Amino acid sequence: MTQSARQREGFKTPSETPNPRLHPRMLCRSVRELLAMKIYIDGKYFDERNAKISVFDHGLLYGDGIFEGIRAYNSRVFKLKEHIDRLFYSAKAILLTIPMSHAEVMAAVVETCRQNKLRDGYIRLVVTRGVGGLGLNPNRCKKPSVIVIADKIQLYPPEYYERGLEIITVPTVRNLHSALNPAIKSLNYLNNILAKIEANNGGCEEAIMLNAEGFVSECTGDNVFIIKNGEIFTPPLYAGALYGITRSVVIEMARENSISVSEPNLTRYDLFNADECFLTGTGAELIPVVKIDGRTIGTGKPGPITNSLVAKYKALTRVSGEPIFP
Ligand code: PXG
Repeated sequence: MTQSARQREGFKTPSETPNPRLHPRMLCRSVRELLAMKIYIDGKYFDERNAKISVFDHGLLYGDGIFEGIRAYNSRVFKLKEHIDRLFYSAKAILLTIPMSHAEVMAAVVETCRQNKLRDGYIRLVVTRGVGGLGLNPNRCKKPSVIVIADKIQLYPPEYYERGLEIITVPTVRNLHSALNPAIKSLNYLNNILAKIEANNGGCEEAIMLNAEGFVSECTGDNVFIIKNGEIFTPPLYAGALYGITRSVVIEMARENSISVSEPNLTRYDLFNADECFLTGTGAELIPVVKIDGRTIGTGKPGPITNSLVAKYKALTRVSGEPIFP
């Protein structure tokens, strides 16, 4: 029996508690506190139950804020610098001054993983506009809040990675650059959420979103790639895609292996007639797609180039990143 399991058993009755002077309820509370997830808010760590922000925070009232979704693998935070750079770009685009430097935000992410003994998992980094009045003027918000949650994530069941996903195109069109630029990873994700609901209503886990011109932009939480005659294609960022970090890693890996990658505008026709298709995202990693809008892609099974990129990505995530326990 492990030490923690012994402790859990041991705390059931007073006679079994190691220290008879401590009341079991106190022990239970202290054990709960020890085991509770520690959440970083503005320089302090709070137990999950006490990690709270104001209902007057404009992040909640208006979706005014930004976020990053980051992964840790094998005790390293993967592509941390790239995520923090993107966070600062999002902040600049919405005129939000993060009250910390790049290095301080990076250190807070790593320290939150350490506090939670997280070796493999998911880190959600959120910066809200902060507390303000009821009224959308962000100038009333005096100080943005920085939140770091280090937890686990399983976006899709493992069998989807083996067999491949079926996805559909949905009616909700990707936000226009000129309205809310999809490059901003803002707390206002309703565009994506509406598309996700439509995918789920259609019996699918993920959706292809088209832009206002009808070109493929991306999925609700992933970038999209196709392979045709041994070459890789993915929509250009101006088609309305997030500047995906996994997307960049895949492009780099493919080029290193002498596979051509280009970024032309793509239509649904191009997707339907691809030999292979896969999605990329920090949450989803690389996931093959085998059916789109009822059309079977290639052989209907994950293709060889997809499989080799999946293996390369897995290998890279094991060895690369910011060490959590140096
Ligand atoms: N497009 C959108 C709209 C995203 O939200 C990506 C592409 C992929 O980008 P990265 O940099 O992660 O390769 C994303 C990121 C979730 C979840 O909880 C979603 C993302 C990342 C992590 C978790 O569904 N999407």
